[in-house]
Amino acid sequence: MSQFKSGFVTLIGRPNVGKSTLMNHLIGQKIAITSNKPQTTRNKIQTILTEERGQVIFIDTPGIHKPSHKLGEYMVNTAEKTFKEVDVVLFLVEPNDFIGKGDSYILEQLQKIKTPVILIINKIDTVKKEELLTIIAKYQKQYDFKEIIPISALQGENTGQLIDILYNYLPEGPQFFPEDMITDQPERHLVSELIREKTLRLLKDEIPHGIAVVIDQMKKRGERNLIDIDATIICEKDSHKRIIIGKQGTMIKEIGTLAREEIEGLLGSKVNLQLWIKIKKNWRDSDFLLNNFGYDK
Ligand code: GDP
Ligand code: K
Ligand code: MG
Repeated sequence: MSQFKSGFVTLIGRPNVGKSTLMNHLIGQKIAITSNKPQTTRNKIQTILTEERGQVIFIDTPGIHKPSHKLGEYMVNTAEKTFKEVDVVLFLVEPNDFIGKGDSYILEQLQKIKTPVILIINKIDTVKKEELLTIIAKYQKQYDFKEIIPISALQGENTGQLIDILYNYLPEGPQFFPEDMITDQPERHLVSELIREKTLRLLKDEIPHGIAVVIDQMKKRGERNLIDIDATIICEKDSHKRIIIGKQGTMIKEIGTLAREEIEGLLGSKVNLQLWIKIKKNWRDSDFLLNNFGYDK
């Protein structure tokens, strides 16, 4: 038998290129929440793929963007710090035939590191095959990528091949984590993220960017297969609170229903979910509150 390989692989790229979608797909489970809004992912998330041939630890990071508040700074630092510490960097881009400012900035950062970089052109379900060749040629001129792999994370196109190629760049190594471990994220955090995801999907504009979700209580009720969860949605303004509640409570009810269904799947149990809402002005600029809501440095 060939040697067991293992290593750490980080996904980087601009917000919304599909990093979290790809990572979930590669490990076959939804761990990182996704949405069509930038800055959905706020902290570093590790997930673990264990196979007979090896173990790959994926690190999903917030996208790299110009920060406009402390939460943003925390997110960008998290992303930039990790790409020096891994065995392989997967740099995801959209299938555009021009290289924008955001991607140019990332390319500049990549010039400073020695880690092998694989370029992933995601969302190929949205372009014609002929266009891809032009895009590949553009990127080839910019950087000495080890590989360029076009994929669709959403449809799972070429993702198996991506894993096979990835192993070529991983060293022989130990199994770092037990084989039944899928993520480093505590259960409570996964629960709060699923609630936050529903706010991202249902609420418009800036509101979800100012939301944090805190789990106040999570407790099994007696011997029954039922878990009671109390969670608080933190928002920034009274006007936001009113929108989150919605007309006669319809919005908060929908957030709760959608979140509960997914939490039940995650925990394998019936769930009674109670949602509360609190206002904390400017929490995104308070070190103390950031820490309190789980965005610790
Ligand atoms: P992230 O910010 O880079 O983590 O991006 P997400 O994983 O949250 O995805 C952003 C949006 O792009 C979501 O609406 C995804 O459904 C969508 N998306 C991700 N991958 C693909 C893909 O391969 N094709 C298409 N059409 N959409 C995708
Ligand atoms: K996103
Ligand atoms: Mg993400």
